[in-house]
Amino acid sequence: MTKQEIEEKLIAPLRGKRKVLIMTHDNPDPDSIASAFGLKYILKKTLGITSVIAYGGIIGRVENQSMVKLLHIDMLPLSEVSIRSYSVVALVDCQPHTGNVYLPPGVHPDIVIDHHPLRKSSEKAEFIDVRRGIGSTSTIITQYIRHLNLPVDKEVATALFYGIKSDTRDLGRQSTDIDVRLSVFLYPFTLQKKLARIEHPEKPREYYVKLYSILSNARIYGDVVVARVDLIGWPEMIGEFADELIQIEGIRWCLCYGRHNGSLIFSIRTTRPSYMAGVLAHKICHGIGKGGGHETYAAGKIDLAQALKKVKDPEDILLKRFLKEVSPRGMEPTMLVAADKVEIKPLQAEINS
Ligand SMILES: [Mn+2]
Repeated sequence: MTKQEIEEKLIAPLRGKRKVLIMTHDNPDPDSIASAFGLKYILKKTLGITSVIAYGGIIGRVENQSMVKLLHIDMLPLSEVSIRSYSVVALVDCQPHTGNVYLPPGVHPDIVIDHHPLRKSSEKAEFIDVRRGIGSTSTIITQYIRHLNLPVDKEVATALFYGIKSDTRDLGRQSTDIDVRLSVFLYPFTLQKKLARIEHPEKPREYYVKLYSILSNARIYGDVVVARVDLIGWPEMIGEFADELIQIEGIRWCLCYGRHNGSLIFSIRTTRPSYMAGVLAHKICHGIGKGGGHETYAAGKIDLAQALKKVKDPEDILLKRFLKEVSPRGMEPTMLVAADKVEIKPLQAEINS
């Protein structure tokens, strides 16, 4: 998008508007949070509009909580916002009717900025900038700031830098030249000490309890790892642990799933882009839920009360469909961590050997 296009299509139609709501996806990740924060900054600088950022779900991941706190990002839970009183609704890093952003019936977004595959439901919006080939929505927002020649605020820059970094897993996952170039643009403005505190926060003991539980539950089917998280502390935990497990040597696919607030949520990871994780996420919950995402990472959600009206055991169906797609038929799983394999040699034997 050129400077002129941004000015004419995004900025000009908002002139004179007062009530602008910017929505992230539910349980927002750093890219979604940074994009909202960046867009809010753009609207303030160009038009003097003070917009409101709202999110459905919760901000559970400790890194995301510290991002919001340290960079002074004002965000309200959707329950505290009367969405119908806003004349403009913008969605960042998500699109309507995809299962990861709640919009009340009859509410349609006016602005959609995203990097997931374009959905038909977005086409009603007046401003659509959906670029599937780009690594993060933060990249798109950074491009706007640059094209509009706005001064770069350090907290905004830090958020956007982290948004790009985290969505592309350090510029290694589905990143493009544009993501790299705009990271370099932001770098001199980023608050490195704050960023380090965001990326390496103190974690509650509960996190390690959950990590232990998932590691001891993970099963391996050849080059596929599957793990069920029994008690999910926060919804993003599923994706966080999927990121962890896909790093196991020799593993090609990963599925993590568990229940949260009456839903079954899952994350899929794969090591090779050609496998199309997003398509698979869509396929395995067909008819019982919603799923989608990118080439190497994807997620989905099944409303259990709804699904139980159609099938007896949605969890079992999800798992079986996944395994049918990715692993050789009938393969017996082994546990990732087999308790009896842990062997501690006496110190003397260690020295002698
Ligand atoms: Mn994103």
